[in-house]
Amino acid sequence: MTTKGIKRTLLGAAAVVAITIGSSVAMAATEKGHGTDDGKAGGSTQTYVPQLDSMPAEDEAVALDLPKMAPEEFGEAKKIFFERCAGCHGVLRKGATGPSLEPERTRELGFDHLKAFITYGSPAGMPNWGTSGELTEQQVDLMARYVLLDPPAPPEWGMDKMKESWDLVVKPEDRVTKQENKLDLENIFSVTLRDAGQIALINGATYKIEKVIPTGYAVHITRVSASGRYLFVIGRDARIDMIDLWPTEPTTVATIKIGMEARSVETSKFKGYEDTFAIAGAYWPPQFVIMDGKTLEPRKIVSTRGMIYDEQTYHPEPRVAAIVGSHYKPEFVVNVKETGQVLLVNYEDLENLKVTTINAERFLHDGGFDSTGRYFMVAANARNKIAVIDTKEGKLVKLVEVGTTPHPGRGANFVHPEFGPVWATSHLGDQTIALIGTDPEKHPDQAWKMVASVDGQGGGSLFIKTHPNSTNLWVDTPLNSEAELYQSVAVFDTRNLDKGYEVLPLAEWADLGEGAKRVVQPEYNKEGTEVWFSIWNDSSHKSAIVVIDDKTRKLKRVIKDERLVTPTGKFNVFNTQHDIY
Ligand code: DHE
Repeated sequence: MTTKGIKRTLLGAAAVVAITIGSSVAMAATEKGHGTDDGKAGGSTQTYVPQLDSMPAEDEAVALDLPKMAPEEFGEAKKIFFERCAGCHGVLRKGATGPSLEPERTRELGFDHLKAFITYGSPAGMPNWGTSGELTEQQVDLMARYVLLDPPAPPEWGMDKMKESWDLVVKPEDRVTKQENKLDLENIFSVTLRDAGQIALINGATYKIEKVIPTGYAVHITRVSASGRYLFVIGRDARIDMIDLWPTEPTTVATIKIGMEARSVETSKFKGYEDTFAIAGAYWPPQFVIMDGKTLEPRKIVSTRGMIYDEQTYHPEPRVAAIVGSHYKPEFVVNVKETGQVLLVNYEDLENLKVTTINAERFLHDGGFDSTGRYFMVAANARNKIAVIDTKEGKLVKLVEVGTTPHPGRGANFVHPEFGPVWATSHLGDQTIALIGTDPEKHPDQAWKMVASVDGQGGGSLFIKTHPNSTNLWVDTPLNSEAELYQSVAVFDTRNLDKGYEVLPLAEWADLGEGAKRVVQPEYNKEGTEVWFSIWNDSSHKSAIVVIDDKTRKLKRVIKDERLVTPTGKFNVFNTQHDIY
């Protein structure tokens, strides 16, 4: 159906009080090619000023052939876009991991193309929203119309809104002073139940769900305090929940919303400052906020809006991607996607905040430390590079060219028989696994170079994992378009990668019946004897966690429970606390 067709339908629906979103966006020429697959920025970036619900004359809307939308439809579309699409395409739809969805591009593509694309997805990582059942036919149609309109500018989110949202549920002085439960907290897994907006705390010894705790919407990741006592869980809605593991029942002691959209949270890890501060980074507004590490009271908000490192042109929405706490300095390592800058934020004096701005590479995303905890390896995914940041010297060491769209999660560290210590990443855009030498002292020739690139079973990989006590390297491919790849995992022997990989059909072993059953994110238990995988179905189908014996690579357990709704990330407390991966 063309946009014209929609207008006819809508006009026929007398009850529809249509709003036509401003067509004449005062949008100066935006950056050409921003967020396109190659991530190469074209022309210059002007300031993007979206019109807010401006009502152009009827004939202008007709001339532009814009679809009309009833207010309640527009509200529903905005919610779906924010929750499902903004992360890849940006709140202002300028693109990043996914291409730009700005009106000038979507109107060229046209309604029919958009509708098909949303329905079937693409091998490059666009989920098949329609055929997977995640969106209904009506919602797909709605979204195809919505992205033809101008994006409404979302509100800013300053200290007033943060303080309004801040809830100190249990004051530090009212909290228990020792662990009151009998759980082996170091072997608890915090499991993201993404579309339920919850986490499940699963006992690593008994596989029992000890508690399901409500969190932010489209909950994303968990990070662990330096003490190992607290979990910090962040939802895509930028809500953070601080969970105390010591009471008889683990419980939420503080929550705050630090923006409208976010992905990362961390606490201070430098000696003498352990858990003094917490930090969270937002996609919208583009900013990070430093909070009191015991209460989440917001202390300092810093905008990341600014100049793109190489073009030196202004970007209105540089989103905060991965954040880690340095072990070498009282600093947070804050990765800013669109400007390609790594900010070393010194928290010794918040009133006179010192920030070292490192020019790295654009479209920074996720990453992890090398095995020494000194070097932070972060993917500049749309530029096919890994930036190596020395957190001791506070400098970029190298940009290492790897495969297409690296997506490491936190990556995987192991000792290669020939190259010594290496850090590995898999890729969204191709089947390779890149190994980067990480030992400048004893293996200087291999340091900060891609020393090997081995073929895994396919593209669409998101996470790779190993453990110091293991000789296995696990590589998932949940965003591959072939069912047999996204429903299995490949495993290599780190002592002999050339031997190739073995494929374990985990979705089949889970025996769940219908649904996509994407195998996502390997996570070890504390001892490194088991590897846990999510068998990720949409919320209308059953999901599960599969536990594999790392030595035998045999199935050990399938954790099934109707509370396990869309399980994705799993975070073992001990391994996450100590950056073991
Ligand atoms: Fe994530 C980590 C951003 C989609 C599961 N994800 C990260 C990090 C960022 C990020 C910046 C690093 C955080 C850190 O270390 O501080 N993720 C984004 C997106 O922008 C993107 C592409 C689109 C979106 O809408 O959010 C996205 N992520 C997903 C998913 O669809 C995944 C597979 C399922 C889900 O839960 O949403 C997913 N992301 C994860 C996981 C990690 C992660 C499990 C942490 C991996 C780890 O081992 O630390």
